[in-house]
Amino acid sequence: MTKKLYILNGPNLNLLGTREPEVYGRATLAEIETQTREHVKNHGLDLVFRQSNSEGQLVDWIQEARAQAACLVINAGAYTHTSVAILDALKTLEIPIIELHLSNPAARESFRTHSYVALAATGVIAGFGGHGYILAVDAAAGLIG
Ligand code: CA2
Repeated sequence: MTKKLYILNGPNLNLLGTREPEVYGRATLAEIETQTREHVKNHGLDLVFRQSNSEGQLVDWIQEARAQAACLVINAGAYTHTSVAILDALKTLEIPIIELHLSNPAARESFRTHSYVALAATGVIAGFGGHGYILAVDAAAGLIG
């Protein structure tokens, strides 16, 4: 069976391309998804790509990934810095987890320097804008082997 890569996106990432292009770039999330889908073909993986503004929905999808995914990439948005529920869900996974950000939170406001997701992540990709999704696919393919 073809291995599945889950890429989950958190709150407000549906607004990409509409505001703060200097921080998050000009690409919409739909454009990033299209480019990511193209790139995933190089690795022969299936891609599940989703976005939600709801913490509970993200937890449900992380639990789904437990049974379905070979690797999980998550840009948890602001929940990165606040959500113990997302951390607890991530800690139940036995697959590699990649924390992803468009911006580099470490170079921004101090409240963004703490990440709950990082406590469960295999690795972190941050600061490369939309290209980070391509880098995450390559990293995931390497981890899946
Ligand atoms: O850099 C990232 O990818 C973030 O996960 C984005 C989150 C932020 O809270 C994290 O610290 C870093 C915010 C996403 C908000 O996205 C917007 C997109 C367009 C316009 C307004 C917000």
